[in-house]
Amino acid sequence: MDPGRTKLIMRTTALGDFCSEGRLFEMPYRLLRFLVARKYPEARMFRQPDRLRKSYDAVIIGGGGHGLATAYHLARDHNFTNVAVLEKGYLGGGNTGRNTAIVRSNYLTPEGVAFYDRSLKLFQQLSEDVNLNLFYSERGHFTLAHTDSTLRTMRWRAEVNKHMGVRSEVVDRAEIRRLCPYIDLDCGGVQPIVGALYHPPGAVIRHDAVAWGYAKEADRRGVEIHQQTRVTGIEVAGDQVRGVHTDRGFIETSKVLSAVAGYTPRITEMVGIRTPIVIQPLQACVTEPLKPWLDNIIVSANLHVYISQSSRGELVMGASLDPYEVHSERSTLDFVEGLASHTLELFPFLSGVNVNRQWAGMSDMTPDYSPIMGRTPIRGFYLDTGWGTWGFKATAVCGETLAYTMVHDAEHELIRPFRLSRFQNYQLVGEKGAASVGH
Ligand code: PYC
Repeated sequence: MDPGRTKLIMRTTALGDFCSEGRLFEMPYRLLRFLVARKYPEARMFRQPDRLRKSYDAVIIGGGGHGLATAYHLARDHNFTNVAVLEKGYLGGGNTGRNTAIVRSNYLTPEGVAFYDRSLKLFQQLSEDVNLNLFYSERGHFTLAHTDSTLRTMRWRAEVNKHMGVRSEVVDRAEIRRLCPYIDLDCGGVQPIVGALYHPPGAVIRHDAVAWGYAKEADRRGVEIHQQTRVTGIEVAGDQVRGVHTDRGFIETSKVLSAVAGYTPRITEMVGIRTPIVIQPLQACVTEPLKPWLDNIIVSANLHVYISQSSRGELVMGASLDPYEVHSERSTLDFVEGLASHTLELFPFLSGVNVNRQWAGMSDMTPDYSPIMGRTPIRGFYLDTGWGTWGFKATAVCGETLAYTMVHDAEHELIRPFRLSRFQNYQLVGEKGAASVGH
């Protein structure tokens, strides 16, 4: 590049991030002028309204995937558009951007399988629905068994899955080796693999783009998305919701959905409801990018590790929940040490690979490892919580079923088993055996 052009580019100060990444110098001026020209501003994905209205037909607390998907389905399926999504931080900054982007439906209970199967089907068509490439990539999902008792649970899951029309089967070592040739089936002699549950439709999808896609399409239909807007209270008269207090003023509304993770008890105490949720951190990390070598998603609940390779080549990895209640998104060295040692039992050739980033999310754990969704004793106050370690994969179906539930004030049939009242009626939906994560 000639020095004259360099100076011209350097004087352009509106491009802080771009400059700091050093990418500015790679861009010819004939392109750069479009970036800075007011005449051709980059299209925004969604508006940023500068004030709240006095009232909305519904308010959704939480601008993660679940809240935004619900807003999208309210607008698209029910023409219910006078809706505000309130997010205390930025869109997808909670667990939507902190998971390992896996979607699957190989659950243990018929209720769980039906619910997640619908989600997978919605995810498969989501790029087209929201007109954004979400990099949906079907990989095949292995849940490895290292003991006979785990294999028994896999058989049970496979039978329930098949009965519900979901593709899953138990496979032996030879089949695992055929589909994932790099795995050390003996795990260095520590815990040899005896078989696996194989679920061909298991996939990954770019998680933050899922939130952006829903936000874009909800906004296009008239929903308002308010970031940096914190809910400070919920007004209830008798047993009916009347409005929401925020740090930007009061909003009247008769329908409120709480779709937050990690903060559910803060919200439910505003309306005087208790849930059995306990909050534990779940951590994950990515390595530096590698050439593509891992097609599948590999999970071992015994070794406490799950791993897939992103389209950028990074290995995306996670482990079990931290074994204590703490409300924090800080990651720990302890986690990455444990994860690395277990990953190397499966793939010893990775010993020279660097971990680039790690992070934590807060998981709302319920006693039966199933979510809490639907109506509550407060009329007009709906819950979408208790996602434990598998909330991302439910994003799509939550949007569809909660929008239905809010409009009709009656639970959609797919979420009826997950009502809060099940803890009073002892109608638990035990999904612990379907965890990818050791608990
Ligand atoms: O349930 O598939 C899962 C999962 C992956 C990471 C955490 N949970």
